[in-house]
Amino acid sequence: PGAAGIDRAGYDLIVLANRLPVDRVADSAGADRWQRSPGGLVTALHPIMRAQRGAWIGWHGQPGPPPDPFTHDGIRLHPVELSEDDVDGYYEGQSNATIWPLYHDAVEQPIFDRDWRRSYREVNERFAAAAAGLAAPGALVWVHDYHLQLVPGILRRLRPDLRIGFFLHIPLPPVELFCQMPLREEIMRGLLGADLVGFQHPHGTRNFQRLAAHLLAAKTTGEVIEHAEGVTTAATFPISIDVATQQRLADDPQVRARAAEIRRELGDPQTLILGVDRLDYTKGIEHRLTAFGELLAEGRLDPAKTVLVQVAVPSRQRIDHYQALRERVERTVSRINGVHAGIGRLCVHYLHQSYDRAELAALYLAADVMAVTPLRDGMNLVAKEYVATRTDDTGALVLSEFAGAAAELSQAWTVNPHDLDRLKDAIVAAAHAEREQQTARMRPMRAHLRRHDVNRWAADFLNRLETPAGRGRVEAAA
Ligand code: ADQ
Repeated sequence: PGAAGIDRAGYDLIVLANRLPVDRVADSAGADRWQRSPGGLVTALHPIMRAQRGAWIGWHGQPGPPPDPFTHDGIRLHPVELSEDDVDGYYEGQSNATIWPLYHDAVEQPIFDRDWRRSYREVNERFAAAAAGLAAPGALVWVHDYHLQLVPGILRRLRPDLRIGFFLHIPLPPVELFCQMPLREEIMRGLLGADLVGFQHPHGTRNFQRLAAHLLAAKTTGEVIEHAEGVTTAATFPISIDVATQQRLADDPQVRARAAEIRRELGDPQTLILGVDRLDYTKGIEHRLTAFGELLAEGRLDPAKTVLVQVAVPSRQRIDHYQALRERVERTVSRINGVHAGIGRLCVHYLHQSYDRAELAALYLAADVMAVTPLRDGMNLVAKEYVATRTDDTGALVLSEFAGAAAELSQAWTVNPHDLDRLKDAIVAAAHAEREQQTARMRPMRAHLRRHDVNRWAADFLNRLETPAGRGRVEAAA
């Protein structure tokens, strides 16, 4: 395949994801260079990819001709070309305006569009062809997320010798919702092309088994699904974070000093409530703001002593749903401040910005209450980052029961964010919790995360992919 010798030999481990694990940044001299993207997936896979001389196939982030394959931090990177039309159809259309809302309980109306589906299929074929050309005989191929659901099936036909795994980072909705999707059988066949399909939450795994039965008359025994093309194992692998790095940040004197400084800059509030999300309609930011506004209006929280810091990372800004959400959030923030703030004293600090890991850790350390209130979320790593940062076992986590993380972080103040009164009660209870109460809840959650970090998640998935449970298919195909 490629020009470098390493490519001709083929790779024993290949990861496919919509994005490569690097971003293009300008250095101080103004020249472009690649920088490793932040994020757990990259951190978790990095050591394994290096040790097994793996390759990562993904988009480099710009429409048009891709750069040549290159090595970054010891990992071979193979950019996939996306044209302007692919970005519109495959990425912003089918992935982010059809699949994303549908898989998140259709909290926004999914848009169904034939041209987007065609584009999605073409780009999935492109990714699969790239993997087929680069994989060594019998290689492990790990495909990630909702952008690439057709890849396992296509790749299986091109290369029956491969061990193919797929992990879905977002929820898989129930049969009744999924069946709205015009591509439903094709997506299910695509996913069932994998030997192992992983989900964040047991609900996703169960929905997958039911869909396989409903749409393709497949039969499930335990974790193994038998279907027309072979067998596929479906199981739950809740993703996690790099706990050790998070703890190191939390114990860094500079980060701690910054946390104290943040509180001073906010006027030393009695209670600092924090929200950190991509600005996405699934994250329940509006529900959180409404609850906070009502608590101030009713005097259950004192506007002179309570501050809400809402960090909202800019996201998918070309999509209408996201522009509309931004307008609504900004209107609500300014309404709350208009009524309850004073001169030099805001009630809501709204930051539509991206931050580095150290500044985020300082915010987590500074916050008395972390409010994580998604309407639906595959996992929610912010909740786990907050818990891992609280190395002295203080702080209070308010957590939506509709985040995958709620299955593990059961000692949080768990809420249904649609139930505004209960949401308000939970915020107040968390804000007023005594230190012993905080510790009693935080300690077991932190202990859980120490045992279940992202390295374990990746190792569990890859070990499972290598075990013989789904071997039958490879042997049958040989
Ligand atoms: P996301 O929807 O992006 O991920 P989440 O899991 O919370 O949601 O991850 C967000 C990440 O971005 C966190 O690591 C967080 O620290 C970081 N971040 C947030 N605000 C930031 C800011 N202002 N600046 C810089 N970084 C910021 C999807 C799914 C989730 C699933 C993950 C992983 O929607 O459900 O948990 O993938 O599988």
